[in-house]
Amino acid sequence: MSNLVEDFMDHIIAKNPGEVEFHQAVKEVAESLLPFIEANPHYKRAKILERIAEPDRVIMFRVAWIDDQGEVQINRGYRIQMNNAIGPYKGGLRFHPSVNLSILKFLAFEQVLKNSLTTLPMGGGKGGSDFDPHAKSDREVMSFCQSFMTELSKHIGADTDVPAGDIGVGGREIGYLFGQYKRLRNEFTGVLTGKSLDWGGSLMRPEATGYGQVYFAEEMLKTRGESFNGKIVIVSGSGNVAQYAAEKATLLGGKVVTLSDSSGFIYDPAGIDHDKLEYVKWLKNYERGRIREYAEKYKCQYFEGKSTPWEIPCDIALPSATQNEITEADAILLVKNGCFCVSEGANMPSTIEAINVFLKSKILFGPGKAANAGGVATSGLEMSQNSMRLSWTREEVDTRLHNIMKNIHQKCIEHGKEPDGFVNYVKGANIAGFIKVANAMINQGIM
Ligand code: NDP
Ligand code: 2IT
Repeated sequence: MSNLVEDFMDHIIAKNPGEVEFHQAVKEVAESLLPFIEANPHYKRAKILERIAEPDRVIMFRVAWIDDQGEVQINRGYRIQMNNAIGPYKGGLRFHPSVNLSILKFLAFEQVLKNSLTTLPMGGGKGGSDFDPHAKSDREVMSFCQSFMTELSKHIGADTDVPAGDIGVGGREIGYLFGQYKRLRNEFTGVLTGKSLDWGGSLMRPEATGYGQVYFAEEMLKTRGESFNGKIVIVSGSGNVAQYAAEKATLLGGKVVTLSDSSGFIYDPAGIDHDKLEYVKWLKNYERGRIREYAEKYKCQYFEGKSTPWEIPCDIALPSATQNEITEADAILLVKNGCFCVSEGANMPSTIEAINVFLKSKILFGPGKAANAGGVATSGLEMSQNSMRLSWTREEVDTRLHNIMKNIHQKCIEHGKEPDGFVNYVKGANIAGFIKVANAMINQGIM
């Protein structure tokens, strides 16, 4: 690590003790940005990176609710409003027992640069709770969401901060959250995205992150004269992002052979085709079952206790579950087994050591803040449709999404191409995302 990065990180670590995921996200960005900032001293003088790494504000609150046994439950709620230099705070809500300040600050920090990359006017934020929606009844989820929104509603708004889904927050949760906001404020506005199509949602928002992740991979593959056609693809996760990454990869001619959840992964060498994927959607989105049931139904291998499929040989890997799911050893194994393209649907799924393996091997590596930006980009399109009080067709939204992903890819090349022709997409995404936010902050004065 260079002295520049070391000095910067000493300050971040001292100010944010114990927040290891936040340190990791900032360090990854600092490694590519600090040399760029040295070469552009107006950013250094204005201490832009130091200011981006300090949230505008952190809101933390108690969420009390009553479970089906009549017992009072207490969770903790958060909203990190990280940076609004280029638009209202925007970013998802995560409901998962692992949620803490460090995880949400890393996600909010990533979101600032990601949202800038989309070209749409959105600042960065993230929120959530340590509430675990697994094995809860719909009534319990509703009770929790109503209590959570009762406090959150004081801090958000269509022109202030627009939350959406993330892990554990899908259509059901967004519905309950929206209902409570509307009841408290007596206004029907685009305060959340990921809404149902019947009441203000955008076509293609459910598909957008996974489709965008595959569009980004497709662009990377084109730079080497390659495509998805005939390739073996492994996917981790089986939630929103994984389902639609698998769907689009299959539509483009790839053969998707794995999916996972936190209990294990399935390996189906015959390929997870359209009908099997429809079953997965039903199993995960309505039955709220486990991926093990896929293996029982389709008689394929299930690896109990292994939540990541990286040992399965593949051409393309689409990590789509959670942070730090690809370790250095996983990365070495992936490359050794012939994987030459990784497109991150999850946020920060690769550790810094894993990223270094991919970069050293010069494989195609699309970091989350570029490759998974299609989700929030389509949230931005949902906001535009809400403001105009109209809705675009599926084709129109898909075309815009596709163009945004191509554009992000192009910007990564512009800022990430190295003298030998290799594209460092990590560096490209960090610099391209940073410039717009940095210029806006300079224009708007010291704050
Ligand atoms: P979902 O809740 O729909 O699905 C999450 C999936 O990942 C589930 O299969 C879940 O398994 C698995 N998973 C979650 N946590 C862990 C863990 N700690 N270990 C192993 N498996 C885990 O979430 P999404 O699909 O929306 O999100 C997946 C990733 O994509 C996240 O990193 C999210 O931040 C990122 N992302 C999401 C966007 C969106 O629009 N939804 C946009 C951009 C990025 P189980 O059910 O067993 O917990
Ligand atoms: O990480 C992400 O970009 C998301 N969870 C989506 C955020 C959004 O506002 O749509």
